[in-house]
Amino acid sequence: MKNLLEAPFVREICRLATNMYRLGWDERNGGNISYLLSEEEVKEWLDVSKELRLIPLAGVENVDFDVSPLKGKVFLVTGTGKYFKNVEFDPEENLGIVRVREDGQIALLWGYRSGGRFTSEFPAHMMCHISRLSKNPKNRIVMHCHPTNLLAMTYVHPLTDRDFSRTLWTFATEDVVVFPDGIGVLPWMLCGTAEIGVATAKKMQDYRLVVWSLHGVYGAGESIDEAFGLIETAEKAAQIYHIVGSRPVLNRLSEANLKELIHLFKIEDQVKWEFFDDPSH
Ligand code: 2HA
Ligand code: ZN
Repeated sequence: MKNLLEAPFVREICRLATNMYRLGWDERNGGNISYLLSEEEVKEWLDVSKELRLIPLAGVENVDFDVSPLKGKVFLVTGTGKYFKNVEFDPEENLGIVRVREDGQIALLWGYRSGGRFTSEFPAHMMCHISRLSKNPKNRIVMHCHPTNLLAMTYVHPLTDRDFSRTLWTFATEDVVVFPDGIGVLPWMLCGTAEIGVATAKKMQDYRLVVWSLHGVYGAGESIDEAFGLIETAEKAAQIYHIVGSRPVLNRLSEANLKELIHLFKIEDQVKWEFFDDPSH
């Protein structure tokens, strides 16, 4: 076996965690990432038949959460209570690789060295993976963080999918191009519960980005670049929104401008047209 610490997916998640920490999105133990790995890419680094121990799910017992679509799947997941700033310096302590067994139990294959466990949000992540995979079989990443400007927006902005999507789309030119499917918004809910997982996964039928009001955001994608890129693009527009603040807005993208972008990038079939005052195009 090759040295797992040199596997591209381990290096990639380390780089991601450091970037997120440096952007101020993951203070203390804030945030979590899960990365669906293919057996093919893992096999030269890890024997997936060797289980270290089982890790029970916490907080979701009473809910009908069917893990069967994920049976056999292997995930690289950040650990509970771990700090993103430390991940790159000790991946084996701060990360774990787990496999969803045929009986639905989660087996640890590598990591969480001092007896740790996956993030408390892993059930929510699994529900989101199931949801996104049903829409896009190539989805591999679910990530959660606390980006400052998006989070601040939830204190002062109407919390509907339509209002939030329109504000972000019209405050930076690239937003409608990067997430024409918009952004979903959940009201404040208790994190770590089955309920917030179910609600987030439901939103992920329609969106790759879901805001948790007064808390943070979830992003999903085929790659780390896609999921991270979605969040940083939305976060940038949110930052501009706050810099503009309550001063009179003299210039802003119009619906006509958005439509020009949509036609230029030929993304007509991905746009949430129902968010437009005039959806004709
Ligand atoms: O993992 O961000 O929502 C820490 C959190 C919980
Ligand atoms: Zn959080």
